[in-house]
Amino acid sequence: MNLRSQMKRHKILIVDDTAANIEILYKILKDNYDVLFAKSGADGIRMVQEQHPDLVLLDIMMPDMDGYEVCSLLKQDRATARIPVVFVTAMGNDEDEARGLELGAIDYLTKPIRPHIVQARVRNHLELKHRGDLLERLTRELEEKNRTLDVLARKDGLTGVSNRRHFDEVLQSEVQRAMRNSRNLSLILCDIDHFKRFNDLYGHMAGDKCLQLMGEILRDTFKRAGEVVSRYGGEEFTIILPDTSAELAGHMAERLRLALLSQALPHGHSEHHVVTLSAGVAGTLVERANTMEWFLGRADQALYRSKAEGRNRVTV
Ligand code: GH3
Ligand code: MG
Ligand code: MG
Ligand code: MG
Repeated sequence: MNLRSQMKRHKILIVDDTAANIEILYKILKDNYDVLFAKSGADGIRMVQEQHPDLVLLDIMMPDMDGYEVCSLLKQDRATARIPVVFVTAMGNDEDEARGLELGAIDYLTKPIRPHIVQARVRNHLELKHRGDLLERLTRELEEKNRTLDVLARKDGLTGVSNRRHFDEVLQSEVQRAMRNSRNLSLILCDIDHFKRFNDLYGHMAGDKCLQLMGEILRDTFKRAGEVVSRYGGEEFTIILPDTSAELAGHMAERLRLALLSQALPHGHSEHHVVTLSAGVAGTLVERANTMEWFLGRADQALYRSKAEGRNRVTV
């Protein structure tokens, strides 16, 4: 068995109302291809839909539905549009040929049929189709990979929440959007308490696990569309809350604090004996004066107060 016969054979559909024409083409192609045939335009369309041939050889003059109509129907249907159509016809004038090509046919062969020319053209068209398919598949794969890379480029590797770069972009655009529409906007900045001591006591790996847990709690707590949780740095996280007042953001921060507290992760070197967090909230009806820096500065001040007043608390 040679290599050619081991390879999957291409399927070619002949559509012609004259049996003698089908027979001639069949003889020319049968050794190298799986040849199917249909004796009317309507049958041809049905066979294309059912059999998905790699190429169609199409007669023009047929009763009921002529070859032009068959071709344009195939080209209109997304499922069949990419199958190459080659007209094989006795209609040899330029207008007929131009019309066929304008309808989307890849080639136009006139009778009498010249076997070697048919073979060579069919081979070329199948090769081009193969390359086109390959290119399309590679393009699709590349687009998919790019989408994945885009998502990864916005994420923090350890915790799965957004990274600092994405946070900067989102906060910038949310501040502008809130300003344009006079909407509320709030920002929570939170920081794990005595995290250095936690690392020192339990090791860096345990510290990483703690950060991952924090990521999970954050994702569980802030699920509303538009809310963006990010890792701002080491053990600091931010939450952007569009259309949210400072008061409501304060409640959300409190819910987050309690969610971590209820995990009761032991922390031998904390006055609270478990891992806790402190948070600062900045929120306002955004006016012209409010910038990204204002939000960050304000949240940072509030966080500082939470730390100064004993940690494990929220300051608005
Ligand atoms: P405070 O309560 O005032 O926030 O004290 P703190 O110890 O949490 O704050 P500090 O900023 O002094 O220490 C932060 C620690 O976070 C130090 C650093 O080693 C640790 N850290 C930062 N990034 C990571 C990380 O990716 N993994 C682990 N395990 N530790 C980290
Ligand atoms: Mg005919
Ligand atoms: Mg810190
Ligand atoms: Mg800390």
